[in-house]
Amino acid sequence: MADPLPLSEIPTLSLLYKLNHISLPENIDVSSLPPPSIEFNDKISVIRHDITLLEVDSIVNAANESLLGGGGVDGAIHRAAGPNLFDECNTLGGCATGSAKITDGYRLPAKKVIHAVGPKYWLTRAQGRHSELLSGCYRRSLELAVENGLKSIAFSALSTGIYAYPSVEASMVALDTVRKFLDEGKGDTLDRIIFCNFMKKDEDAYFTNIPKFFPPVIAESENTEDNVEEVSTNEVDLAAMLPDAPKTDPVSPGQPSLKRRKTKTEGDEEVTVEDEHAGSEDLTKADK
Ligand code: AR6
Repeated sequence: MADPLPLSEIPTLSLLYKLNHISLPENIDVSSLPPPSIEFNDKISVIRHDITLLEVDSIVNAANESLLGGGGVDGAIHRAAGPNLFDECNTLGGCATGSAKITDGYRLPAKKVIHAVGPKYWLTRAQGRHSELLSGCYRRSLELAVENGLKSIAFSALSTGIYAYPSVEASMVALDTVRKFLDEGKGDTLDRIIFCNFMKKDEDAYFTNIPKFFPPVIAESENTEDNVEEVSTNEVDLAAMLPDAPKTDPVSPGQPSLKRRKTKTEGDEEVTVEDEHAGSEDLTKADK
């Protein structure tokens, strides 16, 4: 198994701005942005990594209503945590879509697992409930982290795999929910909130959308000589591991359209599972 990734090696959004790995999109209407906050930007991270390797207080699983495991990140988390995770999940009585429940992390480097049940896009969009349900997952997960005294929480890109929620839309809902939670002062005890992506399409969506919810403060975005000198050796090491920011708006090349997904899911469940495996290969190829 690959080495765990400690929290200290996960760059903050403030650092990503300082190093110009993320910047405000050109032509953006700055007056439409929420107020920049150093405090928030020091709390937020966006990375592309296997979430089962994160040494953080909690990771958020993309589960289903049974909470008894499945494919995708759910399967990876259950495999890495070992059978005791299944046994604890089996005592929880399932979980409603749009909500979340918490368990221990067992053999994972993370102390706790928060199991969030994201919406199936093709079903809930037809009911106009997709964004409200996805937002509920993020909000309830943040609440559980706070209620349990956890300091760090890493989200997988809920619903963007087998449940077919488009990455760009999903990132907007996630970022909006986290921003509101912090604006309401409910996340003061959290030190770090990490968006942990697996596929490039999801990371691209975050890199593009994150400045709309957590804009840079002026000093962070100015890559002056003074600023560069302030970057510590540790930060330089982290910077070397970072991907470049996308130059174009994200698209979802591996992701079937809603129409295609709907047809396939109704007709043959296994096809969606193959899409998930394509996602795993995406990270594996890129990182090895
Ligand atoms: N680390 C981080 N992210 C991952 C990993 C990983 N090891 N593996 C996959 N992802 P999905 P959903 C990303 O399909 O769409 C399960 O069967 C993946 O690239 O895992 O919410 C459950 O039991 C994608 O961006 O979850 C449910 O039945 C994200 O995790 C159903 O799938 C979520 O993709 C839930 O579907």
